[in-house]
Amino acid sequence: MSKSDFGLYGLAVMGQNLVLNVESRGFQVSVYNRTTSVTDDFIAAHPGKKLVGAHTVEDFVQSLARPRKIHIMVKSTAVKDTDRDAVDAVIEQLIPLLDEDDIIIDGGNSFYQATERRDAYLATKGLRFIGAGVSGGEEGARKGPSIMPGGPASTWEVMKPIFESIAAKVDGEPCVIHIGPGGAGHYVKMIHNGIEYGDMQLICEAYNIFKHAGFTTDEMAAIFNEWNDGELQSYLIQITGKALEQIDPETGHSVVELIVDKAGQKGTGQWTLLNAAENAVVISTINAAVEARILSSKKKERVLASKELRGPAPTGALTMGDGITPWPKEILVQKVHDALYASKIISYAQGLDLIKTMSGKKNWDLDLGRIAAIWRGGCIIRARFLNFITDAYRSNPGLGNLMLDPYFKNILNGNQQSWREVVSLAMLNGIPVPAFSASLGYYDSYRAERLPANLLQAQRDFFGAHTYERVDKPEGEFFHTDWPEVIG
Ligand code: 2AM
Repeated sequence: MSKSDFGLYGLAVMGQNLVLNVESRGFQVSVYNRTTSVTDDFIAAHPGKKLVGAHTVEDFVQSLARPRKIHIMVKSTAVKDTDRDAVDAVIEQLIPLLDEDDIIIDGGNSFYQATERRDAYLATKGLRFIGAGVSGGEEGARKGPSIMPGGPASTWEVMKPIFESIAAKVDGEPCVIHIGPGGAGHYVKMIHNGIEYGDMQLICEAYNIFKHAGFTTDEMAAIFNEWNDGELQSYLIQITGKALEQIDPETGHSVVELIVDKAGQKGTGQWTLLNAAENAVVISTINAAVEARILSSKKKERVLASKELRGPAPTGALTMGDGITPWPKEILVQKVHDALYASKIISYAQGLDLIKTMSGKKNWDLDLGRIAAIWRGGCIIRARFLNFITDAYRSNPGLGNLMLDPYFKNILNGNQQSWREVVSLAMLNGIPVPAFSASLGYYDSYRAERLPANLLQAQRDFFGAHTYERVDKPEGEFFHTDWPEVIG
């Protein structure tokens, strides 16, 4: 039997689908799984394919052509660079069996600092390592994911033909590029997930407004389906429309309305928040989205509080500022659309700002426009509007905040009035819109020529003699006031 072009370790669903994808592009693939029966069942389920099932790691390694390319798809649990998990265990198993220049790819959702540690460690063993974020879920893995590989450029060149052939394609371009060195790939995947949290929460807030306005599930499905034909076109809007259409066969009720309102999460959103805090970058929309999931999970507390804490008097309809006049439905739909689009732009502006900041700090030299381009297909946040992000950085590689790109500036300026009205309307009616309002708060703070931080500086100087700069003196000169003494 000839040697295989690619090896995959870890045959859970994502691993299996990735194998079938690679095989379908003309490559021979060897597979290994700790539990041997999983390997046997997988091989038996796919007769006639160029697959080699191995029962031992030794046989698996020996079945591969050199330089060997071993893609690990096992569950990663490390949340600190010092944690050791299944990825490390598998790497330790492989090291003594590999030869110089063989390549290990970690395709799981690993924490980027763990990836950096593994990259440095494997280099001391004469082995090459790629930490690749893979997005798109089970279907993406089978048909074409968005792949975010990090590692040395020379290693990427070896992997490029396989990665480009298995990745999703948009306008003929594969949704994979060499992201950058070391942990850059897994880092960008982490931010992708943070942005995904933001997108999902914003859509949920739009739905919640419609629900409070008395729209039926069918009406809401129709709105999202229609939005999917316009500038909000995206996978998440599309599946929202489809989800709202789904009827439970047993009860005849909407499936969405039968689902308990407690959100789960696997942690990448929280990692994104921690990283933003470490780098002093504001990602308030993503922050609000992560926190909204946390609050949703405290269902028992919320049920209790709903009986204790007062909201506005119910009017039965979503009313305008006077508390009497309901908004005409078509107008509400358009305004929520505009608020959603503006908030989405803020969320991406924040996520990209974080990537840019880390890129500078780590000397990764990341290309934000090309990163946005590989998110156009295969992954969960795929959307038409990513083209405009790519265009924005293509025409101005030094672009500061995305909001200042002419296209996005135009949308924000056009939508900001509706956005305010929707946020105010929601607040007056007691409908939580943490991500819509955090986005608007960011927008208004960012565009404020003068913020109340002058008073804040006065307070700091008052209690801690931290000094301040003056508007009427040159920048960099610091002053202190002898504030009066406060007793008690
Ligand atoms: P299993 O089928 O033997 O459990 C998802 O959990 C995948 O990761 C599965 O293929 C699982 O193998 C594999 N996996 C998890 N922990 C592992 C470990 N410590 N060593 C090898 N494979 C592991």
